[in-house]
Amino acid sequence: MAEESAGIDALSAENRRFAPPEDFKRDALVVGTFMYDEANEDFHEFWAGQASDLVSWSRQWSAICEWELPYAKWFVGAQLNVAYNCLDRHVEAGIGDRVAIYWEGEPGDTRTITYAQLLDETKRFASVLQGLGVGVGDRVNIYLPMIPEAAVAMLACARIGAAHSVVFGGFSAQSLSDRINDAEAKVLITADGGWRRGEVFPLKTAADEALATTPTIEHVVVVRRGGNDVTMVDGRDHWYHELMEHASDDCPAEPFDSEQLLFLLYTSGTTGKPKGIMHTTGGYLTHVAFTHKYVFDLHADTDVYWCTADIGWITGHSYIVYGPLANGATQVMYEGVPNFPANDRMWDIVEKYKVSIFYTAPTAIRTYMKWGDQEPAKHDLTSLRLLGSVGEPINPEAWMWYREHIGGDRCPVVDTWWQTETGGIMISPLPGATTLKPGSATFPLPGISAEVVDDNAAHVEVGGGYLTLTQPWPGMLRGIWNDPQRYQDTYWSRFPGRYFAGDGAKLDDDGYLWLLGRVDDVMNVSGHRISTTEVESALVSHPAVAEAAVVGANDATTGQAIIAYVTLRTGFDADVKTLRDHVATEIGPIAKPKAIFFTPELPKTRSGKIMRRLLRDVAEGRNLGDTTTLADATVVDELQTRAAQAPPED
Ligand code: 7RM
Repeated sequence: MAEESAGIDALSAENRRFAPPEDFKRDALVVGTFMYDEANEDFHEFWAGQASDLVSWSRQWSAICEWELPYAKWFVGAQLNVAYNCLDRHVEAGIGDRVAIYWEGEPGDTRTITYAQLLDETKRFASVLQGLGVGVGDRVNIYLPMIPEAAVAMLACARIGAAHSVVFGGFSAQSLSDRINDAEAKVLITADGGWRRGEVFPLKTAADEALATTPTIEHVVVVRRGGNDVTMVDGRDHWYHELMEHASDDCPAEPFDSEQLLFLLYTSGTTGKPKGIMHTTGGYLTHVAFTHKYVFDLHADTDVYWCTADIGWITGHSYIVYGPLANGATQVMYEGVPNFPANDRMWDIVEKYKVSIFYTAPTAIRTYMKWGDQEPAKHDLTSLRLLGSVGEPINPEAWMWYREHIGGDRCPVVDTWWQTETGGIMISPLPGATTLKPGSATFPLPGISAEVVDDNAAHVEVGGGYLTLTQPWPGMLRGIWNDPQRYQDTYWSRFPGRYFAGDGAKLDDDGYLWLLGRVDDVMNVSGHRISTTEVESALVSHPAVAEAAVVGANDATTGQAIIAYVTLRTGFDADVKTLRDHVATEIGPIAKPKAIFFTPELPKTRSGKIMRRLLRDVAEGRNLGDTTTLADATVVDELQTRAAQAPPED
């Protein structure tokens, strides 16, 4: 049953396979192995080829990559302007009338923005920022809802060589002020409010609270979106629309060095203060343009692409703003929640805009599963030709549901593994080239090299262990803002010479990679190291289960005991014994949960990742630690009440 190794035991087996469909292959950008072969020959030359092909440079590089572990420089000495690459060059090429963004507000209002319009708006806002004293190398904070101005603000910074630091609109005043202070930002761009679940959330109020403790902020620009009342501080706060009225569109895109800071994006570590992950321009743009084009098999003149992430996460940076716009794609951007006004909002949007490529997260997919098959069935989803997943391991059953109920059994599903730190997708199928297995991210992309190792850093050929990256890649982080030691310690110390991602992974007999979740989440039951992902997937493979979170709680006998929290699909029922037996059948008796709790919701971060640490606290009856990153704090209260009422079943 278990493949033994010093790493993580690999337990479950998945035998379903989906080869690229013939009609998909007919028009696919990559079929067969040529791109892998080329990259294997010389990965530096491979990336240089992509950089020449996909990015416009003002000055050629003198070296492709300089690697002084743990610091990489890509396209050394080269110059480019990222905003020029995302906007001007498309207009110059005659596609200024192409729609860049079909924006849909939550209340149902819409805006259609062409590349020419997006360029004009960006130029003028770049002038505005310059007028407010923002110069090359300065940091600008962005705290906005999902509105086109968020993309404009990011591109305007890029245009003038300033770095942006976007803070997700759902974060608190405290989080915003911490991030502003760490980055020492000069300007904050925010909005009065945004729409969420049918109501306006007051963003400016939270910003005001943050601004009480942010001495570096000189100016605040406020976009009007919510229409709610706000307080404007004279001399400091300015309305976006007023500044834009008089703004000049004469703002040439000057070239900057390939290693110029493009943005900081803060990511919370397991402990301590958030890390400001640094990304630069030339390598990053090459990486995101390449992956957006080939992983999504983008045909920019015909596809309508939709990534449902928020711009405040790396997925929004790389696969709403920089990748798609660099590639001249047409995309949908949606402001609100997936269940307003009803549970079929997403499918309504897919039908309305004839979306052909849809990219979302497993947490969303499992939520749609929970809401039931009838919701997507209300809509014509035949425009879809490709589906993507990102953010967490996708359980095979959720993958199958996605393929069947959203993809009409015809669309390939690309499960894309990557991190804020990697900048772009690292492990993923190429949909015209890769035979898929449900739940597997399959193989490293061309130009990327990943290896699984055991506790002693020995290479694992088959079985479980730790995911590491063995060569620099163009989109890699360039460090942690103001904290080089933490950069070294977090990523480069566990396995000397390798980047350690913090994730467990296993390799099956065919060399497919299966992500097993964060290694902090791995359980140790009677000496077996079992991944939470595999037990969760076994639970989700029961027809009544929509979602499951599994944790290891201290246990006097077995070291840790497996505790499961399960959300059932609407209209389905199952009891504890049935589900425990089901896990035993799927994986083996060792993985049988000691206790199962039913719950309508699981605690998640605001980007949708399950917070197992909190569930461990609940299971072990501890006071909860930091809950500030929770999307919905009431969920754990509910779970604690249930845990107190119902002692675990054995
Ligand atoms: C893009 C993003 C990174 C962490 C990463 C993993 C998990 C992301 C997948 C995945 C399994 C996937 N950036 N993760 N994608 N796990 N399969 N396809 O999510 O910085 O916010 O998170 O997310 O644990 O280390 S992130």
